[in-house]
Amino acid sequence: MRYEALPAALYVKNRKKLLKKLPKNAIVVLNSNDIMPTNADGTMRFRQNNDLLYLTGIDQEETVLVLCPDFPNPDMREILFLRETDEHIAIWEGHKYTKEEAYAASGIKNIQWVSNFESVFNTLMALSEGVFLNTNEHLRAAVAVETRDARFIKNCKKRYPLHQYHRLAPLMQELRAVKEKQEWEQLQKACDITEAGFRRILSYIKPGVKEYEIEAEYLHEFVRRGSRGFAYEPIIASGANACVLHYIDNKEVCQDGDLILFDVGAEYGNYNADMSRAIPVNGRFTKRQRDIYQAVLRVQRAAMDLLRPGTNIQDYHKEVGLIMQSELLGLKLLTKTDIKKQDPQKPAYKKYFMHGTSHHLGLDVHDVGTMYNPIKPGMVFTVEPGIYVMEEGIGIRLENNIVIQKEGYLDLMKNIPIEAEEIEELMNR
Ligand SMILES: [Mn+2]
Repeated sequence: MRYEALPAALYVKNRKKLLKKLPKNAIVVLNSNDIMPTNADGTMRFRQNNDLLYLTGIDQEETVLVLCPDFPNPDMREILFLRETDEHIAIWEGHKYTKEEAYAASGIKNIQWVSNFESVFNTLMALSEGVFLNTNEHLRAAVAVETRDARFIKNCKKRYPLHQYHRLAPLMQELRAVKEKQEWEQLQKACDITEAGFRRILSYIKPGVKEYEIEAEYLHEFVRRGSRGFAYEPIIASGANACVLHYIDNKEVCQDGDLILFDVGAEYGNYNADMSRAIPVNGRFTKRQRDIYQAVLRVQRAAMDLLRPGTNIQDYHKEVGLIMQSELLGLKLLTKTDIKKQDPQKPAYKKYFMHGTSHHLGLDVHDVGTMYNPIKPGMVFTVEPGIYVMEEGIGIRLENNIVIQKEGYLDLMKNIPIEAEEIEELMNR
């Protein structure tokens, strides 16, 4: 692994938290992700299943975790199945976890080769009642392919039709939403790598540069710092492209007088940063650009202060909408009449600020976690208001990543320049 893995103690703790939520005689099975095919014998880069990773730290394909906490034989209560390796396989396919390494990474003592799975599982199922299996229940998930977990559910139900089946996803969502300190630290590394990329491009950008040249600068800086690259498809959008929320072509030439918006983050150890900034291509904001910029920045700061333990995320989004509404009045983008006439279901401010302000962040960029229950300390959110004025070719979004504390918050991006003066100064050095 090119990254520094988190300690096994974290994964031991994570498993303990899950066990507390299980009924008597439960069994839990989680599968790794498949290596996805492209064409011919091509494959996509492996990306571990985040629930399995959260409970084991094991970053390898063909891995299965079984938890069976009430099984009479204590050695069988926690088993990790790995794809088999030996010296010969290591030469052909590269290094895979040995049993010793897997124990060191996960804290799981009983490590077996995955070829043993069927018979061991059969023994465990004989004394188990509730079977907790993993499904992807992310609200925005588009699941067109069958995952290894989904295949397992199908086969398991066929083989053991009279067991009671349960959803693991709600339990995992609840656990993963509240992060341990070691996870904040991993997220901090992802944010620090993102910062290095941003500082690099500040001195690189000038009129005539292509958006994808900027993309390459970010990538260079990320990869040389131990990141596997972008946490998500980067948005590098100059001028009016910034008003297209999911612009990922990154193919235009940056023009003098335009702004350029980045929504770019590095991944590190499977944790993700999610940053947005908007800067002037020529190193100086115009009066109008700066006025809009300052408005977005004020909304971002006010929003950060609203995110605290006990806050309901739905109420928070409404509150931020009101703050945005008053900024848009100040910028003369909205009038009082617009607001009087507005449909409460579709407030007038949405014309210029059409997306949400915050989402959970962690092992997933749009991380799992409820958007309805009150906020708890240890949750990590993005705060990303924006104003998009297509008719003026101006799109500005400012996005930081924060950890909710008992009091206030920890801004993981506090070192990434955001003040207009500082950005101008760094660009003109
Ligand atoms: Mn975001």
